Amino acid sequence: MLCFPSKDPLPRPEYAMFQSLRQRLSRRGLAASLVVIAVLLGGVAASLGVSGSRALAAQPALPEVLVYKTPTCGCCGKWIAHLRANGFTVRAIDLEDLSPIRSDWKVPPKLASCHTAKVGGYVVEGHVPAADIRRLLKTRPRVDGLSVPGMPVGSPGMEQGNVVEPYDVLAFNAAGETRVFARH
Ligand SMILES: [Cu+2]
Repeated sequence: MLCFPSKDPLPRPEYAMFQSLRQRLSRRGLAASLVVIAVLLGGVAASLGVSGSRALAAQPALPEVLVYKTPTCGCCGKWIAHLRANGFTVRAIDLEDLSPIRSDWKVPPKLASCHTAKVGGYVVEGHVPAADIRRLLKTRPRVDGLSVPGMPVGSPGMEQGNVVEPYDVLAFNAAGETRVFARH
């Protein structure tokens, strides 16, 4: 029989076991707290990650452009090619008469051109440059759409050699109010 100091409540091997068990338990407690902290940090990181990816999502993916045009419109096709060349996805639908679409989409008759499109909730009438559509989608002004009335020579899809007719891109609302959005 071995002799132990009386303050030792247990014989040494059991005491050692008890101590190691206590350590293990407190280690387990520590490990558990670390897991909790890790989960919390993970949550914070995940929420930061989400807001980060939201910030990225605010950059394009450009929305699809839906274009209504007449089947024989050559300059409409060239404008669509211009949009595609500038990163837009375009779905084109041929119609003999676009006036029902224009009145549905509240395009003021004085702003009419050869094709009518919708992108990101905005109406785009005529040969509006892709850069102006990008700015429209980025700044999202309180207007119903953009228009280049008529078919000015030199606008995208209306190129004729070096001839350039100055033209304005007009922002409009359904009430028929307009303001100049861009000058070209
Ligand atoms: Cu045209």
